[in-house]
Amino acid sequence: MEDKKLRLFSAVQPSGIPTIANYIGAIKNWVTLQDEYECIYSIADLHTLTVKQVPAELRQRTLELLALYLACGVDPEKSVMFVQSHVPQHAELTWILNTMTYPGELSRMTQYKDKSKKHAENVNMGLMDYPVLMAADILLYNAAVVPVGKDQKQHLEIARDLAVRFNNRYSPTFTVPEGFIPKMGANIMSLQDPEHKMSKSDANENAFISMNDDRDTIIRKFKRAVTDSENLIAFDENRKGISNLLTIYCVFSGKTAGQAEAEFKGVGYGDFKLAVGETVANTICPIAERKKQYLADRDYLDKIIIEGKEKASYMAQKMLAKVYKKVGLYTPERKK
Ligand code: ATP
Ligand code: LTN
Repeated sequence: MEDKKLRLFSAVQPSGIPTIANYIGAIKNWVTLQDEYECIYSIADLHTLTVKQVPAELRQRTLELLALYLACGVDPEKSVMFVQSHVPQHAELTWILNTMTYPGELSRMTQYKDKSKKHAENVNMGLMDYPVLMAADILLYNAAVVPVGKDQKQHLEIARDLAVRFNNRYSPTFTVPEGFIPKMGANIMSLQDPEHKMSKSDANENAFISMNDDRDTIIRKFKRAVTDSENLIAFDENRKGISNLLTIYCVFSGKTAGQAEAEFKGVGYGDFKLAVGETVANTICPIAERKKQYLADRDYLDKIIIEGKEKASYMAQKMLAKVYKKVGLYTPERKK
């Protein structure tokens, strides 16, 4: 008999146009993991509401994100893709988990602190509760593996803690999830400020490469990337700018750190940056092209989302019913 595949869950928020950091840290790995695991990939639209959104833009970005998943190679024949808000069990399980989460666990989260500073005019309960909704996303599906970038590691710890807490308080119910964080590229830095992570909501467009950028824009942004004055192309944790560009080059070219360092020995920064830009463009531009084609076929996108909703809802409801029963919520028996 064939072994049953382990479940895998991940998501990206439709909070902006994804960058190469989201691609490298998450989506690229989703594609390669599709054969090994039973994969569920969500569009985390409820998470996006923790920051002010323009409603029409959020709706459009939801479809764009699905088109991007497809363009990157997520295959609807192999993986379930759905929109988080279409499966209300995510919000329902969040409530149950909220009753077992302490405010101190959430207020110490790095992302909460950063986003509270950045959006000081709108520090809302959702921003603080963000990791609990993320835990519900994962635990609803009994996901064993969660591929994400390094910035999500803290949130994943909360999901693990909540799973253990629930299992101990009631009885074994949730799988305790493991993160899948890539060895290279889990923390891609801003091109303008290599001390900070590359983020799709950065106000400075030169800080990130968007998955929609054209070839010329990609090359121009890499040319402007902040480095240093040492003129030495080698990995060095004290030289974050150069190390970041080398990491990006390795991920997109498939070369190892040693191979990349050897290739650029004695090469000037200008030529190196051009090579990084061209290598990235060679992968990103065809993806952007495919994305446009998917986006033009609204019926196809809607079909995938509707089917995804049905499959995800079935799994989610099974788990939520179990949880409601364990915590003592009454459900009448169906009479024939
Ligand atoms: P925002 O700027 O709106 O907070 P973001 O760019 O940080 O967004 P998310 O939607 O929060 O992106 O993250 C999507 C996925 O991309 C997650 O798995 C996250 O860990 C990964 N990711 C985000 N930023 C990076 C980064 N700089 N390097 C590697 N992976 C990243
Ligand atoms: N918070 C994640 C997106 C996300 C997620 C998830 C990732 C929402 N729910 C569940 C993994 C598993 C982020 O990347 N900012």
